[in-house]
Amino acid sequence: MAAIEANFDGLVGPTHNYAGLSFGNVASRSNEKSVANPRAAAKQGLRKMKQLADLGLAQGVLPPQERPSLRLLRDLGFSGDDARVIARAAKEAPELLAAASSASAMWTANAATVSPSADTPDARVHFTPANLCSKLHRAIEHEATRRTLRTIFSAPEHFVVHEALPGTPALGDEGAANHTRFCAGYGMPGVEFFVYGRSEYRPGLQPQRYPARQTFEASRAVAQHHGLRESATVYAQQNPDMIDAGVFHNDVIAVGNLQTLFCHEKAFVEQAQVYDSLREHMAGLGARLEVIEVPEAQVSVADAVSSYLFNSQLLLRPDGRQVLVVPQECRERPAVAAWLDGLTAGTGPIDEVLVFDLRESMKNGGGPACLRLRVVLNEAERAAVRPGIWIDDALFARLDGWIERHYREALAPADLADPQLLLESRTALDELTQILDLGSLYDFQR
Ligand code: SUG
Repeated sequence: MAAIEANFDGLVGPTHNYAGLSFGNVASRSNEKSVANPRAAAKQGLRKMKQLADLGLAQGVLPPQERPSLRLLRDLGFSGDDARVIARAAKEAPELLAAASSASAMWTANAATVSPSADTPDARVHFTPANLCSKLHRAIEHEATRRTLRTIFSAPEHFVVHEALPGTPALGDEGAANHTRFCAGYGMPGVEFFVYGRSEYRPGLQPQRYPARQTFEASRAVAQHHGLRESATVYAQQNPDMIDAGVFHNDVIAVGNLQTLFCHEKAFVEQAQVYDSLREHMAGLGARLEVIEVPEAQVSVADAVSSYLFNSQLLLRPDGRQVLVVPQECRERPAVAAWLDGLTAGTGPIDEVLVFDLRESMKNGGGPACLRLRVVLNEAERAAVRPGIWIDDALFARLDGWIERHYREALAPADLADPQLLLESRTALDELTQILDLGSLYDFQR
């Protein structure tokens, strides 16, 4: 059946800030305590959505979550009215207030893992929200993520939104950032490729410096929930030395689309065998796989991490051209820029490179691919999606005006203590649910 790949980008929330919360994510740590610009962040993300929609791609938006999370602070023992909870947390445990205030739900590649109906036994699209249990500020996302997904993908004949896996280290799950799907056409059965950082029960190679967030056991459990056939799944371990070099998710070193895998030569353990296995599984579907492997001699891992070359979106335009969406940092690193020039000069599967300014998100380690959740939809499924979330000129203009009205232009760590920020956020989100026609989505609206 004919199907398209829709991209659902996270709208950056009003509390976007740099708190240095993600050990192992080099950008997050190195920008800790700098002053963020939430308005610019939200506009940069929205502009990407608009430009991709203008190319004729199906582009949706996922709303931010309510932050600061008073629920987390109360769960941690802070009591009193909202202003008092915030004041006490700011004084006694500013790091917890920062965790409760992060706008990290913007990186929707970590919202869930998604299997299209062409791959699942009940011919429905399956979503498993990621438990994100390796970081406190992200572990509080999955409940609201599930509610949002169930609101937008509500038709039970087409969509299943599972519970997140239990949030425990053995089952650390970071969602689609460690999941890629290869296929000959979006509506045809595909090979689902799960990349994990470590296994709890088959200990072997492990990173030494930084944590491996995704476990094999979590990836396998997601595949099981989605009912994926063994013959249609491939598992690979991420190269642990790369995790130690700052590659905290697979989408920082590899991206795939249709029959193309674009990755660094150091992405996986036993890389040649990973390619063989993917090719064999693709051949079983009558499809092939083209690998574009970037050698260390041309682009070092350090350059890949600082430019986010592989955190790109590889997209099929309606005119059949394949485009690579990269952050502007790729143009600023000479080795990466040179490599990209060569990429489109040849006869390979990538025809065009589009460059975006996503500086605010990048400073927290989130590039173009982090900001989007891919959902393959056939025509009936697309028609069943809650309609108010598709980006077009009118929605772009409304969201742009909404950001302009509600977002601050500067947010420093000390500003998280301001109880006004909660009120501003709630006012903004309340209006947003009307713009996107999402009903009473947030706890504070119920
Ligand atoms: O989980 N950064 C996010 C970035 C997520 C990127 N996603 C993908 N690669 N798909 C993270 O590390 C930093 C927040 C702070 O430090 O304030 C943060 O959470």
